Amino acid sequence: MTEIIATQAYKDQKPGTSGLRKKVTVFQQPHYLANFVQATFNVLEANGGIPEVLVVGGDGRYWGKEACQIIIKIALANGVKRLWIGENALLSTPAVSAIVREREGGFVAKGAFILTASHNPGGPTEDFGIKYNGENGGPAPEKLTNLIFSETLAISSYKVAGDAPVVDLAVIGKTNYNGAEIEVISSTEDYIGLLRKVFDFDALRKLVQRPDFSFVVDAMHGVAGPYATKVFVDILGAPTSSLLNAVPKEDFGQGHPDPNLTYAHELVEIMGLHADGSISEKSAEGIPAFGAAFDGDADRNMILGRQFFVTPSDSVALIAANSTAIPYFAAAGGVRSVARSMPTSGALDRVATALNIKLAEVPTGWKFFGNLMDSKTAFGGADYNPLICGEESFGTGSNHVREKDGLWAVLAWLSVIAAKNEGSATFISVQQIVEAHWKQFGRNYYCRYDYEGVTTEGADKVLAKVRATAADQIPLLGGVACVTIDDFEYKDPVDGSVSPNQGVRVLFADGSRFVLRLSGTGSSGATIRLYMEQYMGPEDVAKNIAEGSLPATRTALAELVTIALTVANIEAFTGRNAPTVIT
Ligand code: G16
Repeated sequence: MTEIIATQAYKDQKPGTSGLRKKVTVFQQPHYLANFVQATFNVLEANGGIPEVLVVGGDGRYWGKEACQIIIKIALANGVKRLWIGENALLSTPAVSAIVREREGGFVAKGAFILTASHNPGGPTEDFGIKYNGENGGPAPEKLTNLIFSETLAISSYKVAGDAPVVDLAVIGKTNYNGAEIEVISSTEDYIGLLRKVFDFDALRKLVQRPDFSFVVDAMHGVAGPYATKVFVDILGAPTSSLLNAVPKEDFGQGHPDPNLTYAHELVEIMGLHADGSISEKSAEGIPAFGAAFDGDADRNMILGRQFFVTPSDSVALIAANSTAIPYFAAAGGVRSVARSMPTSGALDRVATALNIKLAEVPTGWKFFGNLMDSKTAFGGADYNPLICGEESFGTGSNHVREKDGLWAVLAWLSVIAAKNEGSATFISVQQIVEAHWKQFGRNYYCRYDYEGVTTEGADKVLAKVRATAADQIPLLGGVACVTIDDFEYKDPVDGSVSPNQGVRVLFADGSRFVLRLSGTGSSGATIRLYMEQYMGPEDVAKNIAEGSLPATRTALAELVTIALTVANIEAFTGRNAPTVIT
């Protein structure tokens, strides 16, 4: 029976870069989650209709199961006919996308709620999150999330199927309610079925079982664990010792499930590195050849070689340059187009130019790639698929789903390593593969400074200061002048929507740059991100490698860092004299 519950609007339900993320305690306020879910249904009803089949699942963080039960009752009251819920309410973000796009059996999902705050910590005093994905399996576009936000400001009641049963989320199976069906499904089956179509698992098995190859992946107690166990141990035959933190925990083992050099410290140490990317004192002997980490909802990834960090920007460029190692792309004659977010380095641009393939630059946020992936006409009528995309924020993926995909990235890397080592008696390492790439395309030195938890006021002042600076006031960088300072604005070529103020760019004549933007994924205060990039051509890279003098990132970017910090004056506006995280 449908009950109408009176409620009061909350003013703070504006989704950020990817969904609504707040402290658990905020979500636990009376009707808070229900308001957001009902507002979403109201908007969907007025814009194409309530989805008949809906997927629900999340990254296993604290309060996920409770939220799942609330959503089930509201969905049923709003007319959803079939709910597919991940076992134990667990579904990785890319797995949700795969289920929406691929799950068979006479029904097709038209949307999904994903219960995640991604890489943010979990637990009773930490973060929770929810986002809606549409029928393409990707995050709702800004047009829709803006409508949802407006609706949350006006909402006065929501519907609930008060007599619907509480579903046992631990048991795969179906429950009926008034002609509707709630089905608890395998969290891994559909998604891994899709990965089997994308990759050559036989070739990967051969690599994994080479005596001179070893690897370790860190699921950081997020939802990647069950998927990694199935793929690496059950299917590829790797030992269980190659998995770290593979059991999902509601508080991520009290860690911060963000796969970067600072927060993935356990893996970073195993791989012989320090948090700043420099090599640790640990003997190289016994260090695995390959390492990777995932975030809470398994859409982000970090790639490491033995004593070697691969920047996310280099990672996507290298996958794109070697896409024929992956059957999904090989079948299409190689990747035909690539895309990156604006702050991501130009390493991908070098590959696109050399391979004569199209490149798109979009604002930060995976949702912007989705439109390109779905379009057959974007950018002058070219068929845009298949498409490889990447972001500096440890996101990599392709149009096999409409989310970034951590496991995909790791399997893509293993495919490249397998192809490079095919028939090679001695093992060709991650470092050798990356250095060969730089010798061919040049190296985009790259680094990001994060200042987390600063005041919004201070952060705004930093950006305003840089925006108000004239190009000729910026010091020369190695004798090269700054030519432009602007705000990145994006016009979506598919739906024509305009996204202004997507980051302040300070551009030098040789393509070097620094960029500032505010994070859109935090749950309180503000986070300033400062991105810095400088290019070294292939000849210089080759010469430096031959002489054993290729500068480390810190050294190569030292002058640019000084200029950026002087111009932005972050310390004066925020009181911070150092970033919280460097990647
Ligand atoms: C989300 C989006 C990403 C985006 C990232 C940026 O990632 O899905 O596409 O790059 O936010 O975060 P920020 O605005 O903090 O720089 P996730 O993994 O948090 O869902």
